[in-house]
Amino acid sequence: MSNLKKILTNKISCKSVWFMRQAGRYLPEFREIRKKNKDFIKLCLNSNLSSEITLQPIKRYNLDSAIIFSDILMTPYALGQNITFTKKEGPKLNEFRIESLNKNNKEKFSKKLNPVYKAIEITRKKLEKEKSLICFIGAPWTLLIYMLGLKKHNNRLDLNKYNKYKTQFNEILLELNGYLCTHIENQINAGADVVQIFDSWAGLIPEKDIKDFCYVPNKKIVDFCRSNKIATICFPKGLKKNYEVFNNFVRPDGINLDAELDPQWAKNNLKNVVIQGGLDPKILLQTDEVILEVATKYIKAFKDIPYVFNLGHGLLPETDPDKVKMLINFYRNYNE
Ligand code: 1CP
Repeated sequence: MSNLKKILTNKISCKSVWFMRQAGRYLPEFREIRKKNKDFIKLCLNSNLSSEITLQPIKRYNLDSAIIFSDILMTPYALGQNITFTKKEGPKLNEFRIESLNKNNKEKFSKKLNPVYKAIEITRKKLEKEKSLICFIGAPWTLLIYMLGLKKHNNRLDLNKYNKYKTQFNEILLELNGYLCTHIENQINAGADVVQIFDSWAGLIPEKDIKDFCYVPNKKIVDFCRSNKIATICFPKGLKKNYEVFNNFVRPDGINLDAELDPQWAKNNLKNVVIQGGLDPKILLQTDEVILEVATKYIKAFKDIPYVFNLGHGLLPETDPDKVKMLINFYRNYNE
């Protein structure tokens, strides 16, 4: 069993570090591949390259876990929605049609994502046994944000659209749940051993609707995983104090803190769960002294409970890879 899975399932303490977006734009070796592969979706569907990119940060830093190079938007892609990535504006999806969900079936969906599963197979063979291969999905709500274009350019919720489509949300979320469970199952069968569920836009949901659109859909997926002995890490970013309500309702094996949460508050209020991450990725743009001071705050806060060292969101493209190395060495050599 990989170290990360052991920590998550047995709730044991053991040093373990990986970073969200560890395979990505801050690495020159990734940018080299990306330059020659302008179509991002095609790149995600190139099993050999996807595996190579997944392993880049492992080779560079010997991290404890690899996360498969893919994207949460591969789910709407596999459901037939057209997606393009523009450098300035990020992902653009064409208009979503609710009928597309019913027109798809699990076989068709799985077939479209087969290259992702192949990439997992290739990667698992090359990865040391103790290292985890993490797969992931976007939580139903966060996928809705992109599929229906519910977020404005300033990253606020588009309330007009929200109210216009709201009556359809439950039906879409339920349909998505089925496809997402299939996607998890396929990734695990291919050799992944932990799943991270990214609800990156949970913080945009109006308070009175959080239960319906965040807690309940996440719980359905975590329950499915638990019944199949799949270890889960949830990331309900932006929930503030509702992280506690989320944790008690959803009961994942692990929970990734965002950078807004105070680590001490998290330690006192998030129980029966392995805590992961929290450190603001923006800190890595600062001096070594500042980086180490803030990192120490996290390491100290969680020193006597199981903790997986990670960030409060993905590594930023402008991060210096040497700072990442410095931080990893500091964490690994930290003794108290
Ligand atoms: O080179 C490029 O322009 C592509 C940049 C890029 C990369 C490297 C995108 C576009 N996706 C990815 C890979 C990716 N995405 C991974 C791979 C593995 C790793 O972490 O190392 C993962 C786990 C994701 C997950 C993802 N995609 C999330 C959830 C995590 C988060 O950051 O909140 C989200 C919201 C996306 C959507 C997405 N994909 C890409 C972009 C630029 C975005 C975000 C757009 C936005 O801010 O709305």
